[in-house]
Amino acid sequence: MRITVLSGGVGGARFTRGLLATLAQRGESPDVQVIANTGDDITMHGLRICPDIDTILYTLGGGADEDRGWGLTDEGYRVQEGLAAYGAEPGWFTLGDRDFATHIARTQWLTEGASLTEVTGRLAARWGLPEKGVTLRPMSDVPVETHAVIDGPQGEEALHFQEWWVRGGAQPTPSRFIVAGLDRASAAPGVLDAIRTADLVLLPPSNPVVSIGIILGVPGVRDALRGTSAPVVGVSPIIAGRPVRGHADTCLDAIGVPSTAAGVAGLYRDFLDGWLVDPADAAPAPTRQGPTVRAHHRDLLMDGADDEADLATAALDLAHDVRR
Ligand code: FO1
Repeated sequence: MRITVLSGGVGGARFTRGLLATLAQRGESPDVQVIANTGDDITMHGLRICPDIDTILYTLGGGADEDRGWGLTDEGYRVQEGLAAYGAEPGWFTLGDRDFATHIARTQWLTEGASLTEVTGRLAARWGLPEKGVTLRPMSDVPVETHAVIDGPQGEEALHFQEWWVRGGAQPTPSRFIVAGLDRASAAPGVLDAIRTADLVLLPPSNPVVSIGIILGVPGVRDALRGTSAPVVGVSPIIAGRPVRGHADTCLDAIGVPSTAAGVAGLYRDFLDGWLVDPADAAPAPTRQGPTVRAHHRDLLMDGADDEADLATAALDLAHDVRR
């Protein structure tokens, strides 16, 4: 069964890990295409950093720091200490020595002319993703960078997503998000095909605005989701009105959408067939636009491997209930 997953960072990576576990339990050989958000990407110290891609690589590859969700285990920070001693900016983004190897290799290959898709394939091979039946694809090979537009001391200013998210602790609430480069970005090779020819498309509990929302902004992606014969099933990132992690509520406020499971489903209303909702939340009301969303209520909190597999199982079960 060809499954395509649109993913941001931690939530999407862990959901995908659960999906692989569930498929293994069912004796199914996985054929999973993960389309990763690249709007979080940033260049630091001359190196191209792709946080959502790296979180997926490390989580599926078994190297992720499980407490933080991003970065690697067994990390040292000697390089960053050396950079700080030189006063090399910025110092507010934690980069470990092992993590630097990923950014150096990626930048080396990009500089040699390889595409981000090609580079991501090489990185994925090192983390054993092909053997797990996973193909990891950047949403676009064209660099795009999400910015938060906030009211700063000198009036309106656009902050790079990471500066707002990490340095600013996702404060203040932006008036809007803009994605530099998205208008000239084309879907990376294989992305639209992965959606159109899938047997199932899954939206994990990633941030609906700055992760999945950015992927949806890539030209052709939304049309492919509307047109695919595959059921499209999503998992609410909001439980009892609160995001499980991260700052999805602040992001939803920025675009004037209520921080509810139904509010998020409304963002996907033109292509969503099934929606997993926590018992604490109301199911989306049927809308006149787009297909009627079938909702299943189940506990959505992933707190360990079993929960990850259970959530993926629930998504697969909901997909069976939904016929395109
Ligand atoms: N998140 C933080 O809150 N603080 C950090 O210092 C930080 C460093 C970092 C380095 C590499 C990387 O791949 C991710 C990193 N993240 C950090 C997480 C990152 O901001 C998020 O993973 C996404 O960009 C938002 O989902």
